[in-house]
Amino acid sequence: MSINKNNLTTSWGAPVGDNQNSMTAGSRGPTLIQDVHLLEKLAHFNRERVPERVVHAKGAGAHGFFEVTNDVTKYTKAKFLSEVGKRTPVFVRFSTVAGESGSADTVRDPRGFAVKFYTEEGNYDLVGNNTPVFFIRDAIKFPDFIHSQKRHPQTHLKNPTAVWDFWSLSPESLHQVTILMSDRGIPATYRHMHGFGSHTFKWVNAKGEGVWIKYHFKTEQGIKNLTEEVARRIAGENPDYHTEDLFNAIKNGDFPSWKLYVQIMPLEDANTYRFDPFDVTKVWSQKDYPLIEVGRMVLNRNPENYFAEVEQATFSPGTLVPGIDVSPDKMLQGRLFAYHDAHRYRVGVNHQALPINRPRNQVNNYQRDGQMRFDDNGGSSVYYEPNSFGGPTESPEHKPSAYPVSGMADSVAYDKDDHYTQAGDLYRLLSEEERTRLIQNIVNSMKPVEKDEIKLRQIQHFYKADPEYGRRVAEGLGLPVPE
Ligand code: HDE
Repeated sequence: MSINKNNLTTSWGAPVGDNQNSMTAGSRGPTLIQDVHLLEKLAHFNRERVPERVVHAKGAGAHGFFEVTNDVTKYTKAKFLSEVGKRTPVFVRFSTVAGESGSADTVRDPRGFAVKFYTEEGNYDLVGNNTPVFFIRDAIKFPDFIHSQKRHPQTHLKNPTAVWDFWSLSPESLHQVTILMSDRGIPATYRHMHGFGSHTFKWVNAKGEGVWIKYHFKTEQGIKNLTEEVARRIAGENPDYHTEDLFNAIKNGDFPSWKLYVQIMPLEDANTYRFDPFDVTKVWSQKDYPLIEVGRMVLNRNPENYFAEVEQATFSPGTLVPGIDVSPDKMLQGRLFAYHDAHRYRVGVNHQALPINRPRNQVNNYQRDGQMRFDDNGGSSVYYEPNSFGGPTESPEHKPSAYPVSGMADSVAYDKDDHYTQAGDLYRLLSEEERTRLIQNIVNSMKPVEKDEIKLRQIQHFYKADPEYGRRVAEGLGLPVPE
């Protein structure tokens, strides 16, 4: 029999005789263990779920392209940025942070904004959020921070007391908390929000000269947000509202797009700038370092299969190409370990060989074997280096750029601790209506907190950012503004 696409087969390709009835002794059974088709179906079904992402579990993805619109070659030698008009395929995944993979899209939460550029020099991953800063600035705090955002170990319920206890004891979070509690905390869709690399990275040009940079993706759909009330209603009516919106927009040819800009900081400014440029809870003033256009990203193709493309997509800030290096930002440094470690656990050690993650260019290295090694595993080619058999060798000209380091090997805090100026500046930038909604959102969120001590501690932080900010939250909670 020649098998064709109309023939139902087992996973080993043999035709299936009966997919309606288990094999049994007579019509009433018992079921026969020799029904290997039944056994395989049930066993595979038990193993269909891979572990969800420990954060950013709920998400949606799409394919598209990035096109260079400005000459930035004086700053970076990255080939995909080497000439105006050059196009590079991309895959993007948007996500919420704290919710599980079945949770609602329209929650108050930062949004993941992860871009995989399939460049001719390997993949480049820009794994950011829809916010230019983050709650914390040292990777060592991340597991605790996420614990405080997730479910209580006894009740399995979200726990505002933990959320505000952690934030009130981590004043560096104030800037991002203000953004989260503002209108931008609930984007109307994934299409109507900006994206940011958040961290400082380094661009290096063909002469080996470097600059510090920060990435900004500006939505061309305009910023649109949901109020708390509307978001709550939608969360109940259609928990997959953002997922559905993105899919339908692309299906209907309404392709979302973003303009990419960078801020450029000369290397030497890092030592004198009034904020630590490697502190991801802080932004760089655009007056000091204006936005420079780089290109445009358009998403124009939906995934064919959600699991294969969105669930199995693996991003890492450590997936870098020549011309783009990391900075000493302690959060970024921690992420360089965490992402591929998470992927090895969640998807498998050969996750980068999966179609959605595989680079477009040839992969030549001496990594062999490991589970699910479904490519040729290097065939009979030489499998160690150095060797006398013409195997692939390193390209010294593409070593990451060297930079001076100093100081004692020690557990050291940042030496700049102004967590109030930028949060206060943001508060003072808001209109009266935006401030009123911000205060109401904070009061609604803090009301269930069990201990006044936590509320009073947090009010002090709001007050230090701006006295009106602190006073209005205190009034909303019926508490005094602490001395
Ligand atoms: Fe993540 N983060 N993160 N994160 N993150 C993950 O990777 C982590 C941070 C971000 O659509 C995980 O596959 C650490 C900042 C996005 O697949 C994990 C720290 C920013 C996504 C992980 C941070 C992000 C993730 C979860 C503190 C914005 C989804 C499972 C040092 C600049 C990517 C996984 C996608 C996913 C670790 C903080 C963005 C565990 C340790 C800051 C968009 O590897």
